[in-house]
Amino acid sequence: MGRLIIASNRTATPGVPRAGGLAVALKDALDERGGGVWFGWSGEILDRETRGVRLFAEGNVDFALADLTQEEHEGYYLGYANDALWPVFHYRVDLARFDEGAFEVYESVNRRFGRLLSQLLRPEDVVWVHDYHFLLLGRELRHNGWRGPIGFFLHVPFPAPEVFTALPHHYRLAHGLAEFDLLGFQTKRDTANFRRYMVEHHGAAVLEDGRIRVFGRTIRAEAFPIGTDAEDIAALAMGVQGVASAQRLGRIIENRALVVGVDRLDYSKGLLQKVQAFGRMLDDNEEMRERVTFLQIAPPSRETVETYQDLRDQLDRLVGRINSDYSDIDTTPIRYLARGYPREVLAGIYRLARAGLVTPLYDGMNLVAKEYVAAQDPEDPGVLVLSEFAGAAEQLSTALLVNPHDTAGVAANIRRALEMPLDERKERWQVLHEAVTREDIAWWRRRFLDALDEARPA
Ligand code: ADQ
Repeated sequence: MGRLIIASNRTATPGVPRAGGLAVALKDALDERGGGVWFGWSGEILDRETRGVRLFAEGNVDFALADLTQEEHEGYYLGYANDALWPVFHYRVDLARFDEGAFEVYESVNRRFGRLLSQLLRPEDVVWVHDYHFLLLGRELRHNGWRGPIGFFLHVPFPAPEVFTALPHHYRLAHGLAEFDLLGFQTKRDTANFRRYMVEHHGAAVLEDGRIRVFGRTIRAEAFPIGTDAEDIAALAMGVQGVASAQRLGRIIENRALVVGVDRLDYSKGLLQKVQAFGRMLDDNEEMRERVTFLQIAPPSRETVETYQDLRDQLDRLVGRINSDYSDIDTTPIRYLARGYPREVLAGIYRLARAGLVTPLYDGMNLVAKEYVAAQDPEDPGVLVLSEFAGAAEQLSTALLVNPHDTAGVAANIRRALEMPLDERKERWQVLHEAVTREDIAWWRRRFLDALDEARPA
């Protein structure tokens, strides 16, 4: 069996213990195949000239890291990936900036990275490319003569064709995507969107076995819903640090029920709508005001970008307003913490929370939803309130599914979660738990790699 070669914008940091989740899963995949290479951006931004790839060996895995210039970072990462692809893939065409120059830099970074990566490849290798930063990497590897298998996994949603085609260069991206042999999406919905796009805009034919014939190539597109390391999360929730953080929080909230939300501060996560819905629940239910506390953890991400600063300001104002309406000398209804916490602390908090509020406006999967389920006490599980627009909703159908734009509906479901009898909580949770432990992160990567081994170039 050949080596596994993983390409992702950011890699795990060589030599630094992994915190869990995806980083551990991909490193395990490399180890399981007896070694390989993890290729990506070093995280460093240089003033002018770039160096080649720097290699760091860790056991039988090589980390191959390349730097970006200032201009590349601005065009490829901030400009095209963050300001055009991210909003369009999350149905926010209104927030997208289509800058011709940024697309060119995006293309040139994919070209340069493709060249660097192709120099590391050996004939029997299998390549697995991750996410929207590298939509053109397959095409570049082919240009450099690589004929072996290339898989691609998209962590974010693939939007409906009507939205994807807003990207002025969508046809170039489509050609690039067709150079992968296997395209993995989070959900059936994303896969169907991609198929429909290829059929309606590029005359693709869908073969009997589901493969897609387009641009003279035959490719596979399938759903591979990403999972979480469910057993580890459960163990962390019951571990020393998990229990200690739950106890610390428990002392502060006293006998009030805890509702928890954990997100990156990003407009796709629906934070404003979520806080509004919680405020509405307090407006509508006087008796709840003394009985519940909402803890929202949302560390700022990509702070340099204006949109994120606006979001932060709006969130601060909204939380402040609700708190000034409903706080008392000894109570604060919403605790908003703008910082990240280690997984063991989060796991402990999840287990303490009577309801997990995961209400993105759009999300590829959303692993917080699965981590919340994994961390629950089987004898007294909390209730997951989940957006129907999170990829996770396809698997987690016994959560309380909500439309995050429907403030009154979310408010009613928060209340329903808090009042749900133990029997119903257990019943719903058992189905969810079965799904997150069976379809965990190891299941995800094995399924993808097995399919990639079968999807040799045709
Ligand atoms: P993200 O948008 O980052 O990832 P998500 O799946 O919610 O979204 O979280 C990824 C990881 O980050 C989880 O392990 C979670 O616990 C952690 N995390 C999130 N918020 C945190 C916080 N406030 N503090 C500490 N840790 C936090 C993208 C896609 C998702 C998809 C993942 C994986 O946008 O839809 O689920 O990739 O494919």
